[in-house]
Amino acid sequence: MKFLLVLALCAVAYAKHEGYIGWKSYYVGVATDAQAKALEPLIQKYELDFLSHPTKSREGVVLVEPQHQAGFIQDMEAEGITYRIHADDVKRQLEFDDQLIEMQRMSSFTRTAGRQLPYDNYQELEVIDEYLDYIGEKYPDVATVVNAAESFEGRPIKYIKISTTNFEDESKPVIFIDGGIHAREWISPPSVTWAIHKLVEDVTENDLLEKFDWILLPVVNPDGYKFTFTNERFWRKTRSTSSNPLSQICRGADGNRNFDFVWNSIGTSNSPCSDIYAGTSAFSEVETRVVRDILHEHLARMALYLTMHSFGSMILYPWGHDGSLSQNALGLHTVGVAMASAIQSNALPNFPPYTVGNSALVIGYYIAGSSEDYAHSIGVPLSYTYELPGLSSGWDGFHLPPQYIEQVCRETWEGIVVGARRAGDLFRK
Ligand code: 0X9
Ligand code: ZN
Repeated sequence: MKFLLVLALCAVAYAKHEGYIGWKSYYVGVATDAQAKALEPLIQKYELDFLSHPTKSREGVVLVEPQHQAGFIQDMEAEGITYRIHADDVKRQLEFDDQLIEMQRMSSFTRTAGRQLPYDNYQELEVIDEYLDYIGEKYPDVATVVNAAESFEGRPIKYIKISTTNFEDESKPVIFIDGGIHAREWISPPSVTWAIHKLVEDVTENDLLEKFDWILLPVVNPDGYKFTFTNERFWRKTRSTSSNPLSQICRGADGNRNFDFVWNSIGTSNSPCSDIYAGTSAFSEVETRVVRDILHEHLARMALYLTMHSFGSMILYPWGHDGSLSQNALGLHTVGVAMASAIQSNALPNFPPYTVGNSALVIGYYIAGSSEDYAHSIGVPLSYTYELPGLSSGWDGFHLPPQYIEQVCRETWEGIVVGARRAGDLFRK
């Protein structure tokens, strides 16, 4: 029986990921600023897709299409940039991931009778949406579900407001956490749903519930997120089209280049076919407008904004467009370090340590139009991008093995707890 099951799963898996035939992924290490600079033109030349960006202290991971592999390797060697294979056959690795995910899904469904959100497996969009509605119905005194808008393809963009005073106590600081703006970063939504779980279902930090109002938006980009489960595992953007005819073939904009902060001035592309396409204008995407509207609605008491991405184990703060420091740099840095150390003390020894710092300087490239910078530019005092841990080496599949999802959620929650308390102290001062 088990054999037949595995056989059936294989058959389904082999039909998928056709677009990744022949693709390889490589670890890339840059030792000097000159090497980092030399890498930049190669991104366009070979259509490189970095899943995590190399910094001088940590290797990155890049996807390379078959027709560009020889040229890529030649140029890497010419520049003296180190590289080594990460996945020799991306399609096969993805198939392996699928089988594991499917087997986990079946076993966890049997265990929980389909009622709970899994943390031993990746979370599908519909399951997250059902969970939010369930929480809203079961805990009406503290949780309210908001259907903020319909995504480009008509899916609900849902968030949950958590408050013991129905958001009516204007003296309470507000904390806003979003996830899933980049579709393929599958560890991001569970880190937000876990926060909901900890604030409503399993409250161990009562002060966080009493003293703050919370807004939690697990999937900013439901169309893209869905698409990564059904069609293209490494889809990053939204799924919109525009008056630009190219957008009929190449859909979507990068949500994290679409905010109105020095929009489209650096680290972006004007081509709809690029993964860092900024969109036709700032806030052209309904998905980013939802985030914008939440920030503005509660701006007067928004103490902390976190946006969850992966991967790289980093906590990043403004300004990401030019590497300069904001007036609140001291606060940003000290609270960032406090969050990272809390995570660190709860992390597994095989996870890489967190790095904290200015977005552009830590990650090594400038970008315009990010949500983190936008939130800070309109006055949110503490605004961070979390790059959650994503990959472990020595693993057969492509991404963070599902058995580590809960661990990442748990340790990330510890960071949120510390960040919230520190943000509360600063807000009340
Ligand atoms: O490039 C991004 O949008 C983020 N990295 S990711 O690999 N998740 O795509 C980094 C955003 C950092 N924020 C700023 N530079 N402001
Ligand atoms: Zn991201």
